[in-house]
Amino acid sequence: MPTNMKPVPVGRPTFVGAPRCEHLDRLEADVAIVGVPHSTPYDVQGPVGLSGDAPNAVREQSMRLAPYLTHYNFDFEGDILANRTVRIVDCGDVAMRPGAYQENRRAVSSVIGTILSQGVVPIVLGGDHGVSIPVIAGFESFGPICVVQIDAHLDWRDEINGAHFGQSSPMRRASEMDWVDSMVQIGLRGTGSARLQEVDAARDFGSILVTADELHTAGVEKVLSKVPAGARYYVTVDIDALDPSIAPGTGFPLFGGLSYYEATGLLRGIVSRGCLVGLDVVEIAPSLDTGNTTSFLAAQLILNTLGALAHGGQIGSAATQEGEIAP
Ligand SMILES: [Mn+2]
Repeated sequence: MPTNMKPVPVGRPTFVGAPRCEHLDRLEADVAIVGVPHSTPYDVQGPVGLSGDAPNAVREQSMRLAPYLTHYNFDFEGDILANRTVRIVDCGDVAMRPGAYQENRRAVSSVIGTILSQGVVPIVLGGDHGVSIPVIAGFESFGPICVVQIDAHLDWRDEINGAHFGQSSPMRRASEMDWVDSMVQIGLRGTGSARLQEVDAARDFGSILVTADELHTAGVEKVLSKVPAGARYYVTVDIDALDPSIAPGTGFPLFGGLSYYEATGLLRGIVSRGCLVGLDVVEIAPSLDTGNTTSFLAAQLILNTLGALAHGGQIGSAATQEGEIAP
């Protein structure tokens, strides 16, 4: 295990019980789970983030799904991984040093680059939304990408308190990366960090903005038709995109959010529209959660995305034995 990774602790589960990754540079996998518990806060003197425990909370909740991977899933008309041998490994969390924000961001980007260089799809467990900045930066040699953000908020703040890498800035920072050539933001509603100037900046960049209201009214298929076709998609899911009735455990809940089927439909539709090259799920706050619903939802959305990839033949190989799930 390289020094920049912190393995899943003994006694705590990996994502769906997947094998622990021993060597980040020899993954031999289709997808790699990576926890990134912390980002760069706007206020370094402020309280610690709400999402630091989320990677392990999502891993634990994923174990409720693990026994049923080979059972019939009515949404997929077959087992979730399409009876394919899908190699999932859990790399643990990116190790971080307190206060060393720039160094920590570099470590995250380097880990993502190492995963991508092996043709493996990184699945990132945040962390708050600032986590997406160094993750997308890790695609520098692996572009171009279309960033699809599913989120209640715009996240286009240039800075807050003079800090540029916090949870309200990921889409602004992504827009500045040469390898990000398009952007779609779905689920926008209510008020948040954005003022008119941030909305104008997003539109000037060419970001395609889709409100939650538009999604509810027009439907998933109509919204998907706005996503550039045939692209290499990096999808970032802020769990606050979903309605607080099913995702209460988040720092900035807003009513009127996406339903489970809307979010799943978007993820499946994006996978079938092009090539999914990476995914993160961020902003889960276990201390605010109710019965671990939000972490469980995050685990299910990730598994559904893996299911879409497997059913589309984009990950895994035809199983040699019925129902085999390979390490
Ligand atoms: Mn966000």
